[in-house]
Amino acid sequence: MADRDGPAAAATIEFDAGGIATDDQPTSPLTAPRRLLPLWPLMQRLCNATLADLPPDVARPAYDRNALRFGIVHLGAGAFHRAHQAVLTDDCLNAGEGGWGITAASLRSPATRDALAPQDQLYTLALRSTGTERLRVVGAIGDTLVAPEAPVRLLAALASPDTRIVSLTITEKGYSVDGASGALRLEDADIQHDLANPARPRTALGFLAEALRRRRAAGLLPFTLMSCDNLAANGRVLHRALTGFARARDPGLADYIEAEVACPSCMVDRIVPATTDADRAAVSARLGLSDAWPVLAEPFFQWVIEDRFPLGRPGWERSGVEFTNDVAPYEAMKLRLLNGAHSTLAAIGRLAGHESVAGAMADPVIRALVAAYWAEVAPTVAGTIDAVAYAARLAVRFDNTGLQHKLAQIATDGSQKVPPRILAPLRELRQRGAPNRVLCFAVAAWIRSCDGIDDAGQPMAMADPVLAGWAGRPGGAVPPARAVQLWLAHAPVFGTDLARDAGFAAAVAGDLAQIRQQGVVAAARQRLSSS
Ligand code: CS2
Repeated sequence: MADRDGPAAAATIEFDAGGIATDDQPTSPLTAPRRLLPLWPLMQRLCNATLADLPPDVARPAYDRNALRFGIVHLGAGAFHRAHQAVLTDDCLNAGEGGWGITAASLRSPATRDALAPQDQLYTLALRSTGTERLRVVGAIGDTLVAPEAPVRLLAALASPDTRIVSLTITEKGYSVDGASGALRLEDADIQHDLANPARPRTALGFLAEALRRRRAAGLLPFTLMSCDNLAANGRVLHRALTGFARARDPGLADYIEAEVACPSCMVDRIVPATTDADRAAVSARLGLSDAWPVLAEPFFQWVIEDRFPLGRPGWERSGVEFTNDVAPYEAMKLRLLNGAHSTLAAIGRLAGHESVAGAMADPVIRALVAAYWAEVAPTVAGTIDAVAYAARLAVRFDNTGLQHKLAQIATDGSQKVPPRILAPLRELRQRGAPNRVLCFAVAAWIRSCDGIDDAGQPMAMADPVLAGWAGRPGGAVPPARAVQLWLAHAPVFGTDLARDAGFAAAVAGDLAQIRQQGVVAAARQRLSSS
């Protein structure tokens, strides 16, 4: 969920409203598009001093931002955190719970800090659904740190007695664990670096282990650690990875973390596309002030949390956050129905030449395939959840044309996403002998999409550094049966069981052959008519 896009150089941005023509017009204005210099970087900046100038319909912090104490450190200051946990925490600050200000840290890029620091860390949340928009300025973040520039400050914030919760949105790969086995990848270069340089870490695990060591040495209680990433049992994954990391460093610290650090799991949900320059321009125009990094999201949100916070927590329930003893059914519902369909759409939609979720959903064959996908997955989440109603609502959310949710964004890090989203339910369905041919098709489409070229022969950007490190990955010229055999033997994604399932291998190979021969939409149509 980390957000890597920074504000682009202003003079190169093109958009069709709110701009003025630049001097460097193309020589033939009749044939070349006009280049516009956007106005927003020239406007007055959103900041504490200009809050009073906002239009009256834009909500804003109702509390004294200078009086906040910082009870939360958040690792991964991307758009998702700023559109979800930070907003619900802002509700608590508005209600007078002043101890829960957020220090947000980026683990790599300075882009968020560079955008937010000149605006006193304020930013706009634009909630968009088809044809409507609501704006709100969020004030919960009091400081943004950039870990590689300021590891000492970040460690100090984590070790501060004020800090009671450390939350994370560091993406699936930020945990340095194998998607299939959940085991810590001790051999990763950054993990090795952090074991050798504990006082100047690079990874989330390195920061957390060192901060917990310092708190323990200072006689402070440990903070609660809350993963907000899309992983099944995210709290357990984090606890296990952190304990594994600490054990390689100091067994005493590992025993302490294992016994003393609470890691509640939670399910987070809100669709948050990456912010574009056109979004910056449009939001700034509506504010009458420039905001270098607004976040856009759908109105819907859900957050279900295990209620284990030994040092206390904000009263998030006031905003409709749910607390439970067992988050597993909610996680399964969301990962398998929402995220599984998203990853399927990303593979199929991009092969077919679509750019956005709503665009792909408008293709009747792809839409029917997604519906069939939901029908197959539903039995694996049945019980406490009404999967049919949930899927119907998902279809409406996916159709939201108020957002441009790019399929390329969802396709990022596919090797980390496919195992919990698609392979986990697929295993269950195959064990039960329940229908699973549409999920096999989704796996074949993902494998085909990893060729990085769409059905029209156009290149598709593939951002999956972990997969890129697999030297033996078969390319598109390897015959389908052999290619699938090699893919299924790749344990970090497929584990060690699926390669032994001959029926699964044959189904995926058959679909891969069809997709290569006829293109993904024709192959999907055929799959639907024979499933
Ligand atoms: C998406 C998620 O990019 C992705 O992989 O599936 O970010 C999705 O939009 C969120 O989990 C929705 O809550």
